[in-house]
Amino acid sequence: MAHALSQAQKDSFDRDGYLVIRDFFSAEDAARLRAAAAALVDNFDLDSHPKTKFSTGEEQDEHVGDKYFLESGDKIRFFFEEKSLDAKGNLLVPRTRAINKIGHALHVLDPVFKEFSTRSSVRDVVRSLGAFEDPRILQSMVIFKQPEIGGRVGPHQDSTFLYTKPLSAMGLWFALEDCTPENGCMYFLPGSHKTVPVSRRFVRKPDGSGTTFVSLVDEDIQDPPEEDYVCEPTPVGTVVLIHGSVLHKSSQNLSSKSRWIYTFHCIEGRAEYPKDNWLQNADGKPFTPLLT
Ligand SMILES: O=C(O)CCC(=O)C(=O)O
Repeated sequence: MAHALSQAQKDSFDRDGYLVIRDFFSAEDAARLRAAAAALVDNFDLDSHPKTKFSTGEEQDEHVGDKYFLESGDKIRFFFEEKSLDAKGNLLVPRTRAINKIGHALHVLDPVFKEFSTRSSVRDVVRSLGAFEDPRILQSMVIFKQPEIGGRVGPHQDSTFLYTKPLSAMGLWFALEDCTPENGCMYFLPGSHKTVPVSRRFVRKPDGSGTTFVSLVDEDIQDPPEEDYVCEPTPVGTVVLIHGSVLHKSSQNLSSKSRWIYTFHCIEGRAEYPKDNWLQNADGKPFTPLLT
């Protein structure tokens, strides 16, 4: 396993809840993925698009209940930046500068992202971590963090959105460009996967009218201070492994540089995947095996 994690890396992931690995993929790989993402943005049909904004963090009500979002689990769909549209849904910037993210089945439907997500280096890392028996990729996204208008992603734990019993979600987050404090790099609260329980989950409402959060605990959990988060600038070619329970966030991009990343999340295939989780494959199709 050429890219197997060392014991020190595994210990670091266990301690912090995330692991930054630089020079994991080449600048050419990053350029290929950026070109594939750009082609998708250039070619989707804007006229038939419902102009769904992807609300980044605090104002999640904006997109809940949105059919376009809820049916995106096994499709490639396009979500706009808050500030890219006027109240009538007209674009205020060119389409290449308007998309917040694409999701959620790039790893299935786009050949470039499919190859990258299941290549041997990725498999080596996941296999050597030893946390999964049957890891399944359940969603993938490109997040663009557009220059000047790229929205912040508020503090969250991925298992809130990708809930399994027992918890098993893990993100692999790939820097397709240099990510810096100026253009909206990631911040983590080290060790929070062990100290801050996942206290809610994001579900479809039983009446089909949209989504909501349901509490998993009896008492409110105090949000840890944001000053305690550690800023993690990541050069192009970096992968970050993100434990599903670790608190993380990213800042706004007010700079003139974009910050494109690709990410996908795995869950344990043997864990229970609740039927009311927001993300579902149509017809209950199984999620993509990562190792076979
Ligand atoms: O890339 C970002 O800005 C946020 C990504 C993130 O939080 C996630 O994938 O869980």
